[in-house]
Formats: sequence, structure tokens, C-alpha cells
Amino acid sequence: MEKKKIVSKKEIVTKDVTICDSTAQMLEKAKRDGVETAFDRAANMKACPIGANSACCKHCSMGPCRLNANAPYDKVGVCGATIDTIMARNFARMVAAGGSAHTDHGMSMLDLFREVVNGKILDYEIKDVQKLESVAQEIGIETEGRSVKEIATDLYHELERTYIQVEGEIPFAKRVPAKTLETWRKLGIVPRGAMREIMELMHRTHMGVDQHYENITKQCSRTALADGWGGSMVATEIADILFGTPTPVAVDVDMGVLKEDQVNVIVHGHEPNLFESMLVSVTDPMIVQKAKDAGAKGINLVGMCCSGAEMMVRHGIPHAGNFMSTETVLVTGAVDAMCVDVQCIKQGLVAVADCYKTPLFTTNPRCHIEGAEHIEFHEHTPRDCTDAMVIKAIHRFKNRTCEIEIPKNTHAGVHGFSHEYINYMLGGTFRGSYTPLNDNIINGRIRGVAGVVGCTNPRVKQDWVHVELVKELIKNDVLVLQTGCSQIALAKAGLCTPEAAHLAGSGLKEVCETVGMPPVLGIGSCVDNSRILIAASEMVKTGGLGESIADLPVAGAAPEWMSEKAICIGQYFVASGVYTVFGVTFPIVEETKFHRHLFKGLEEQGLGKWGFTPDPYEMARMMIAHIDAKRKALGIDKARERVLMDMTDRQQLSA
Ligand code: SF4
Ligand code: MSK
Repeated sequence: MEKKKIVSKKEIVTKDVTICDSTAQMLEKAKRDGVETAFDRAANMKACPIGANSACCKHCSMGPCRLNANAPYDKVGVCGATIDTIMARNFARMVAAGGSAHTDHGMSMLDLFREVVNGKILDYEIKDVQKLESVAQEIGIETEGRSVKEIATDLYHELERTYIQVEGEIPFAKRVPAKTLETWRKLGIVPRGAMREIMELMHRTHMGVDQHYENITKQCSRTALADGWGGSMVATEIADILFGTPTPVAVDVDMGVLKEDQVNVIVHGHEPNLFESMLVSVTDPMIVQKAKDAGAKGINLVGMCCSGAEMMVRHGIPHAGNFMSTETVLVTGAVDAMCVDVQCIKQGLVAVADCYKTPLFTTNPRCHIEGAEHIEFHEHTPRDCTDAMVIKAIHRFKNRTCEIEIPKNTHAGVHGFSHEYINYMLGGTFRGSYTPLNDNIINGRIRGVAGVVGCTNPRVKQDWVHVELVKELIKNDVLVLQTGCSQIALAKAGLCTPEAAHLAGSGLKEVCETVGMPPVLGIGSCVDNSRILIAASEMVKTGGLGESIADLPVAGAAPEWMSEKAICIGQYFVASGVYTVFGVTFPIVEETKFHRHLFKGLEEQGLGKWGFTPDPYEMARMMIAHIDAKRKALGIDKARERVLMDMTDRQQLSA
């Protein structure tokens, strides 16, 4: 192993930065090996307080202008921009960037779909015809008596509007409950096409254009909705049509899924195309034979981050860890190749991979990293890329020189609760429906539903906020839906098993035991948050819980968020009517007009609202209070006491 000099001065205490035992073990090894990770860099990089509040602007060369929380409220930039304008513009650009990531991902999926339908790509096919037909029917495409190709061609052209349409409403607006859609129409925030919305948001935030925080927020909502009900939803639906709709599958999570005697290949990123092709490469008999010739027992394919979460729910591929474990997994020395595509890929991976002589491959034309080897992935010839990476991984296996230390931790769980499966699971094959879920909410067994999603972040103890929040929610009979890195945190904590029902309150426990489901339902990657929107929409349409998403006893949270995508996701949940609480930090100065608008004003317009607290117990309290307020408004507030967990309860839970 090649030692690198640690440039960080302040040493981290591993037990203070993560509750993931494997990550902690690898951080200790990293210290011994002289390897630096994002945990070290975070400890040695004080976050800029002005930037943290989004109180600075560099939108023109008369600045940059710095305001801050302690400056007089009437201090303005050189052009006269107020702190509300500056914060709203910065927030808007986060929404635009986050929305671009998801919609570009969705558009890539749609490009692939078009070429499959045209017969120009033969390595992929339509695997879920039933889903193809149901999505087509929902947006008004005739399916009766028509061929798969005819339906798919129409679906492609219709969904393309999600991106390029300049006027009119995006196709999946048809899925939005009528009253929610009416509110959007009244406010003028029904998305046209994502390209137009993102372009307009960037234009408005240019120097000297939109200088009213409320009007900027309006376009933030429209752009974010173009992601949630547009780009992300298309990404999810097309992936299901091409690769299969997830159903529950038992799968192991954590670094113990690596195998010392096999060639370990990790795929990390977001777009499933690469991973699907890799799945074919690692099972090709000729390639497997090459691995055996090199002395390996086989090839072990493992996922990380959201690609990993998506392949885990769809195919039961083991998952090695979430965002804050992507560097530490390389410290095991057991990774023979890390193959990445787009989003959440730390540049720091290059230095760590270099230390352990692990090849790091970039594959997407949008994401090259200096120091990583680029092998471009083309959907028309996908195996050229994935075969080449596996061959190089086999070579690395044969020539392993570094010490290997694989943490022994694995956690079995059940994942893959797509909206379609939730429908089936609760209602059965012939009467698939959300009625039992709504009934159990109305009768109070289930208090409400929470979406707990998002990243991990070295500014807080990895996984801890996710796990404590979710424990508190299920203890109080709140059913939890999960995506992304949060889902992996809970899987490692053992809460994605039906047996975890004993940690739930008596009502939720009874429902879980009757159905045989975990109290925490893992549904996929960050684009799969769109499945939560669809579930919310179905709850409204099923009846008994109000007329709009804003009426539902539901709440959302991203307790350890870090990416601009998370802000965009938060904004589309808020604009859809959901109370959404973020942890870590919130990029706004409190007690400003823009802050009041996001945290209160939007709700007064009939939408949802933002909330913030870094404390998981307070976060749970805020979400449960909101759920209870919605229950009261619906007239289903049967007398019920919130179960307050004392320290003894928590210690028992974590024992
Ligand atoms: Fe300063 Fe205004 Fe230029 Fe921003 S746009 S840098 S606030 S002068
Ligand atoms: S990978 S966006 S760290 S969830 Fe989607 Fe995880 Fe957040 Fe990336």
C-alpha cells in the first residue's frame, strides 16, 4: 500500500463521527494506513458561516457581496439586493442544480427507452409490459388491442414532453389529486417542461431580474415539481418498464458483503443502465472463468449509494454502504474495482483508491475525475465498458498486494416496496388497493406515514440522526417509507425486517404482523422518491383522508442531507403539500421574510411547508405534531397519547 501524508491536523474520534461499525473500523485502519477521508476533511474544514446561511452573492462582478446573520437586516449588496433576494436566489440555484441532476438522469433513461423501442439497442428490453400498459393508460394512451411497440412509441413521445415542452402541463400532472392540481393552477406552478422551468429559474436568478423572494420561490416550486412529478418520476417508471418493477427481496447490507476470495466489483452512482450491464458482465461464463483462472472463487457484484439502492430493491444485489462509506470501503483493500457514473461521487475517492491500488473507473461523459481511468459507457454497446472494467478488476485481484481487512458485519433485510407492491401487499392480488392503509390510518392503528430519505453528511454522526428519528417515528405508530442512503442506514440498524415490528407502537406492530411487513419500507434510490408522491396521491384518491396531499397525515424528512438534489426534493415535497423537515443545517438566515415564507407562507397558500432541526427527537416531535394536527382536521383524532421515549427505552432499543 502506498502511504499518503495526511494533511488534516485535527484527528477524528471515530465513535463520534459514525454509528456504522464497519465505517468506524475502516476509519481506524485508515488512520493506521495514513489515509484521509471526508470525515477528516470535515473536521479540519470549518464551514463558512456566511455561506451556510446563503447570505453571500457572487452573481456579478460588482460583488461578491457578503451579508450575514448579524448584519443589520437592511444591509444590501452593491446592486441593492436584499438578504431575502440573495438567499432566495441561492436557494433557487440549488433547486435548479438538483432538479437538473434528476431530470438529466430521467432523460438518459428516456433516450435508452427510445432506442430500445426503435430496435437500435438490443442489450436491453422491455421487461415489465404490465407496467408499460398501466403507465400508458394513466396518461391517456390507448392500450387495448395495440402492440407493445405501438404503446411504447406513444409513451416515449408523451413522456418526452416532460422535458422539452414549452407550454402546457407535464404528462404526470394527470396523476396529481384534483384539489392539489387546482391549487397549483391557481398559483401558476404546474410545470411545463423541465428544460423550460430550469432555464427560467436560472434566468430569474441572474443579476437584476427577479428580486422578490416570493416570486422566486414560485419558480422554485414549479421547477422542483418538474423534477418530482417529471424527471424523477420518468426515471423511475422507465427503469421499472425496462428492468422490472421491484417486489420485496431479502438482501444483505454492509461491508461484510465483500468477499476476500472473490473479485469484488462495486458500482456506485445513480443511473441503473451501467449496473444492469455490469450484472450481465459478471455472470458471463467466459468472464467468470477468467476470474477463476486468476484464483478467485467468483465475481462478487456489490452496490453503493443510490445505484446500489436501486439494484438492491430490484434484483437483491448486496449493498456495501451509503454515501459516507464510499471512501472507507476502499480502505478494506478488498475492492478490485469501483465503477461510477454520476452524482455523489467524491473526488476524494481517487486518492483513497490510489493508496490501495484499486482501479477507479468513471464511465459517463458527464463525469470524468482527474486521476480516475475513464472507460466510456455507451448504451448501444454497454458490454464494451462493463466487460473491460471487470477484466481489469480480475487483474487487480490477481495482483493484490495490500493487506485486506473486511469488517464482518452484514444485516439481512427485506427491501423493494414499490408503490405497486404496497397496493398488492395491502389489498391482495384481486383487490389491490390502498383502502386497508387508509382504513388503518382512519382507525388509528397507523398514526400517519413519513418519508425519511436522503444522504449522510460528515457534519453529523453518520446514520445516527436517521436511525434515532425512524425509531421514534415507528414507536409512535408512524409507518416509514425510505429511499437512498437513509434506507441503507436503517437496514444496517436492522429495522428493515418484519421482526423489527416489535420496535413499533402497538397499532403499527399489529398491522406489520398481520401483513408480515417491516415497519420501515425501503423503496429505492433518490429518484424513487417519486414512488412516495404516487403513494400519497393514491391515498388521497382512495378516500377518507381529505381531498389534497396537503390534507394527509404525512410528513417527510432528510435528516442528514448534503446535496442540492435534496433541496430540490424537499421543495417538490413541500410544493406537493408535505411538511418536510431537514436536519444538519438550513441554508437561510432565520427570522427573515424568505424564511417565514418557506416555513409558514407556503402552507397558507395551500401547499406544504419546511421545517428544520438537527435533533432527531425534536424532528420526530415536529413530524408527529403535524400528523396529529392533520388527523384532527380530518376528524380522526381518536384520543391517543404520543409515546415519549426516555433514555431507558432508547438504550433498550439500541441494545
Ligand atoms: Fe452583489 Fe448584487 Fe452583484 Fe450579487 S448581484 S454580487 S448582490 S452586486
Ligand atoms: S446517493 S443524493 S447521498 S441519498 Fe442518491 Fe445518497 Fe443523497 Fe447521494
